[in-house]
Amino acid sequence: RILELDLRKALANEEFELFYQPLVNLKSGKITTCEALLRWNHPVRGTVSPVDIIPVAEDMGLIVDLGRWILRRACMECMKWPENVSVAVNFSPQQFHQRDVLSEIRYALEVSGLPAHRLEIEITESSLLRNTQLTHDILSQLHALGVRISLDDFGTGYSSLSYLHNFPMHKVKIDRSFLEGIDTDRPLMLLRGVARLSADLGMAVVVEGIETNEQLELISADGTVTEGQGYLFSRPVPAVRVRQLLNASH
Ligand code: G
Ligand code: G
Ligand code: NA
Ligand code: MN
Repeated sequence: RILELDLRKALANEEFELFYQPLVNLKSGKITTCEALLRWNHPVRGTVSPVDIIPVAEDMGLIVDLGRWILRRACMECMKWPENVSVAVNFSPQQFHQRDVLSEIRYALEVSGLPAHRLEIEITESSLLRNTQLTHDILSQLHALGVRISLDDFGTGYSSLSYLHNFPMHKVKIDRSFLEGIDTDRPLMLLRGVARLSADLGMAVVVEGIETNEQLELISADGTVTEGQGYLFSRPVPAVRVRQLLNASH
């Protein structure tokens, strides 16, 4: 396929770019973390979504090289930010379960000089499905290294609440689908329940996909949700722009 041929050349041709989307502390209004989001500036097709890139890169066996590039680039970028701002990097299940995942992460920290506690690895529930003991081991070693783990898109997929207490996790990102109908009783109670549970288990709680002030007010009301992310605060933006945002907010 054309896409595969192009993808092989894309790394060498420096056609990939990382955009960043802030996570904002709801009390202080300050940016706590910026999530790296992959973009491919294809010479003919224009911008290609990570949804189309990652699975193809996985099929081709290119995901290790691409993942290494993403991780290093994100860590290096974070070094340009204020010290209290972290970077979040998405890992697909295949990336998370690759053999040398720990060495990859250690290496990215080493070459960039980024302290481990400023790196957040975002995994989804599907990464927790397989090889339970192995998954446990990886998470424990990441903990020992000092890297943070976020459970992304929580509430989609398999949504087993047992994930929250079976696996050590620093942060839960409640999926934006929980905002649907949030101006009515039951969806709001559901979101608050999940947030409360996560907070009681000692995790930071993020709500994703916040687009309106009304949503922000409802989410902020009981003080359980620690951070928000969504178009209301900022869309994913290029690295240069995120530095401007950080200068303005810090
Ligand atoms: O940024 P956007 O909304 O297009 O992202 C779409 C999806 O692609 C999201 O689920 C996001 O987590 C995923 N994604 C974005 N960047 C990366 C990346 O660098 N690695 C992986 N594995 N997934 C990514
Ligand atoms: O799966 P993950 O949570 O990593 O996906 C992140 C994706 O969600 C990004 O591609 C980003 O473009 C998208 N996104 C971020 N904020 C919003 C929002 O407020 N509304 C909508 N519809 N999408 C968002
Ligand atoms: Na994510
Ligand atoms: Mn998400």
